[in-house]
Amino acid sequence: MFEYAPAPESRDIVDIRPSYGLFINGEWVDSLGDERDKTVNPASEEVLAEFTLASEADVDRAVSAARKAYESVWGQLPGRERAKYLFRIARIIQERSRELAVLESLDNGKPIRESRDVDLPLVAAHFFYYAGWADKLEHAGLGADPRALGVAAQVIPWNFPLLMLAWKIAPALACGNTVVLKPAETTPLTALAFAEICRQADLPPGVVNIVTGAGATGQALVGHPDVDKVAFTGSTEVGRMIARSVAGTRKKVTLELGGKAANIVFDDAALDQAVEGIVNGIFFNQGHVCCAGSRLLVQESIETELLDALKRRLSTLRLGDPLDKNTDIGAINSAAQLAKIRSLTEAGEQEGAERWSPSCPIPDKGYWFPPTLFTGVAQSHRIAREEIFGPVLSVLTFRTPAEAVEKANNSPYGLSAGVWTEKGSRILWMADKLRAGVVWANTFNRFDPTSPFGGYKESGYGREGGRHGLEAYLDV
Ligand code: TXE
Repeated sequence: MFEYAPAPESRDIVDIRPSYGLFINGEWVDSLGDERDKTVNPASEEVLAEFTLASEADVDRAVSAARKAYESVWGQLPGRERAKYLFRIARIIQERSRELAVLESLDNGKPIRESRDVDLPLVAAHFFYYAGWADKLEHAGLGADPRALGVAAQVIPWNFPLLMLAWKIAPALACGNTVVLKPAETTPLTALAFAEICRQADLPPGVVNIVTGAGATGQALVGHPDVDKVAFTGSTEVGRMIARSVAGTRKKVTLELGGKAANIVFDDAALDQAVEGIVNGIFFNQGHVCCAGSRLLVQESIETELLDALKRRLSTLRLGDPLDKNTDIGAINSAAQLAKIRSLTEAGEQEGAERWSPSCPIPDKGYWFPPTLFTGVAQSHRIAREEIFGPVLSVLTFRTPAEAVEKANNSPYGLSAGVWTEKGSRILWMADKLRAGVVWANTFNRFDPTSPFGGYKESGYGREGGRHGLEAYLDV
């Protein structure tokens, strides 16, 4: 029988410079300091490029450029003019999406099918969506004349580098703010490519500034006295530090932090569909997803049947070269993240849970972790409570809907949840009871720019996406 085996995506279509400066005031500039780092391809450990660790003085230059652009240009432009730039950026992203998808997969390790078919279309969709709002802000439900906040400091993580950039930059610019954005230190390349897209779109200088660096650069940016707004996506620990550091300042803040979502399967669910949803829920992007369905809550009566089907499905997943279009599971983003996954899975075994993985050849070079299931998990186990942020699923059981709700809500986090049942009334009941910012019904990890996203409890505060996402960047 003929088997379709598409050729791997070619890395030759991307143009990576050996070394990058900072993008400040519409120009590439050298750092005022001399600290640099390298970003590697996590699937091969090959160095992709050198980039700048921006100093406090660099951050200061970037914030000044953003302030000047806000006061002299962007803050003065009517919404319909801002919209034109955002539409232009959206179109350029669409035109360059194949190249950007390859760049993302190289720097991040995610399968090309995901960067090409999920990340990039959503990135463009976010810019289109918020472009549409730019001249309609008086209809945002925030009063007749909502105003931009000013300069936004935005710090993003490495799991969806370009998508998180879009979630941050598109609404900020639509509302009339200017931005200084810091990408994560393991995935700076698509943000640096985005700087070029701003030039291609003739965006006025200083409206978007990109400063690369690690935690120290992020801290300098968030702590800069001339910043009006801080938007952060990352770990709960750093989120807490940021919340403390901006307390008592004029800065507004939105935080999108970790999660430990329950994916809840009832005995009347369409099982094949649920199995696909469980796989997508936790193995999409190697589980490097804040809203990943990392706790499977399965109704006791179907536990054996569901786990058998799930194991059969996991045995078909292909782990390997992220640029291969057949790959389901790519590389873990960094050695540090791999170490964290290993340490938590070891804790799972020590605490008495049973570990299972399909037989799965692991490449010699790079950072890899096989899809992993833990059964016999108790709610007190660390693998049931802490965010692993890897391809690891902890399975718990329940008997009644009330018990499912109790277990799902028994978490310091509250970002998302999934419910699998054919009963509509039960979906509504569960959605009402679950303490999570997003509840998916008979699907999982489904994103849309029109829909607000964000957490309850320690998963953070504020919403991104949809009309609610405008509130984070406007004053009434
Ligand atoms: O996060 P950090 P890390 C979780 C996930 C993961 C863990 C650690 O569980 O295993 O966090 O990941 C910048 N001031 N999430 O260490 O450090 C940093 O440079 C200002 C969930 O990568 O929070 C990067 O740009 N900024 C999460 C960004 O913060 C600072 C996504 C995130 O890095 C800073 C990522 C400081 N003091 C990790 N220190 C999600 N919600 O999706 C670091 N940064």
